[in-house]
Amino acid sequence: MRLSEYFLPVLRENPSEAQIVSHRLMLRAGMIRQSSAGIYSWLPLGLRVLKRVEQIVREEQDRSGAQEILMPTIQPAELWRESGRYEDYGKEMLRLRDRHEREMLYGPTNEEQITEIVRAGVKSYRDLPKNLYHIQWKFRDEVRPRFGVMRGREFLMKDNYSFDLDANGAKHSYNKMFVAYLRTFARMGLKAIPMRADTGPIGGDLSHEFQILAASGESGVFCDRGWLDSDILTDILDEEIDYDGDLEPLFRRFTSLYAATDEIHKPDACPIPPEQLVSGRGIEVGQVFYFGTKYSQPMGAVVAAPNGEEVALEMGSYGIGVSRLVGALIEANHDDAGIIWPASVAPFRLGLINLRAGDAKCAQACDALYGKLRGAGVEVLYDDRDESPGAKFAAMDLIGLPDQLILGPRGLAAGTIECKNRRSGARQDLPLDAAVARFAAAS
Ligand code: 5CA
Repeated sequence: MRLSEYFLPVLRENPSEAQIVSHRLMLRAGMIRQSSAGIYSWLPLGLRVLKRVEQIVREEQDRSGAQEILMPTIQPAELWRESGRYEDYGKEMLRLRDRHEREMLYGPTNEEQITEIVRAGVKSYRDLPKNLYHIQWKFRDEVRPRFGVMRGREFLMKDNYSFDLDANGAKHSYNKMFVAYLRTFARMGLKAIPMRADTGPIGGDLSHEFQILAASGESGVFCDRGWLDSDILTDILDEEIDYDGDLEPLFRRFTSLYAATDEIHKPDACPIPPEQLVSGRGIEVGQVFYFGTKYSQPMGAVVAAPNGEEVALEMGSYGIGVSRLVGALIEANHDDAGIIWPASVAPFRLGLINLRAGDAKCAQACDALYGKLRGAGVEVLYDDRDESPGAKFAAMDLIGLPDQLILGPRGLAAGTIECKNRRSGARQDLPLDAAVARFAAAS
């Protein structure tokens, strides 16, 4: 993509409404634009990251055996009356009426909708287990939407729902998602610690939140000091995981070190000594719940068991904050100059800067390089604008692509291009063709 043609409304000044670094950088880098409180448009650069994050989430869901569907954003109120949650949900739910005065709502979550779908389509224990997910916009009329996409009113969530015949099967489904979540966040380079958590309005008594430690986080968290220097969360990417096998040993390994959110942490009952305990703030990027028959029972989602008796389905639900993750990734990856994207979620793999756009030779060499990189399948953002080198460096550092190639008349005369790594700042002069080969291989 040529920057001269790209819609990238970069802000020079810090927007005054942004209190945390990710919100500030998303606005400055032209990733999002606020529509109203807690509701955002995603602009080209932001949308590319959102799609990257979504794709990693999708791949790990598919790998675990979950199947993708797409449920609507608008749901009928009567479904929520069946579960008893319509009144309970209170003001956080956006309620609407259609032209026939039928009560509708913009879904804050989808337990009822999915239970209705599965009760219509699953009749026998032979149809089980099932695990269905979708990636869809949600609306929660939060009292205090803030921090940009971190606590939005409209936000993108991956939510899935598991259906099993009995509690053992349901725990296996829970473990599958637990492991899939560890892998999902590790692929994004995030250290998301699974913590015992309260279940709130979703219900049930087994739940974990996946928390990224960050001073700007909204959750109060407690965990064993061992989590801080442990690499076990990245080790999961090297494991060969058999999702049909026994996942309980893995689950135990990743829950053996204490970690809990402040809602359920009890200082008197804490199993580890105070000097071993760390308290801090966390960003909740996902939560998993096992709630048994809380929805299937009242909504009549039953199957015939092997003995012929009707039993209510055992259910769990599992959420990942896809749009929140974009903010969380920035909180975990930035410096004073701007964002530093991990390659797995970067909007483009590489930035190419022409230092002297007005110079015909430079422009020709950069155009040729751009063509070769694209031909090799490398996603490049090419700064071909007629701007000062300083402005180009600042913009490229701000948007945080993992590597930059910088070409000016001096390099061209020597037949080399400067290659700068955004994270380390390391610079290296490479022969022009070697630059293409390096990134072609890496993409
Ligand atoms: N039905 C369950 C699981 S599918 C559920 O709704 N869980 S949740 O309430 O924990 O939400 C799942 C994830 O969505 C959270 O872990 C969080 O990462 C994200 N999320 C929740 N509320 C917001 C919000 N207001 N803005 C951005 N992301 C949010």
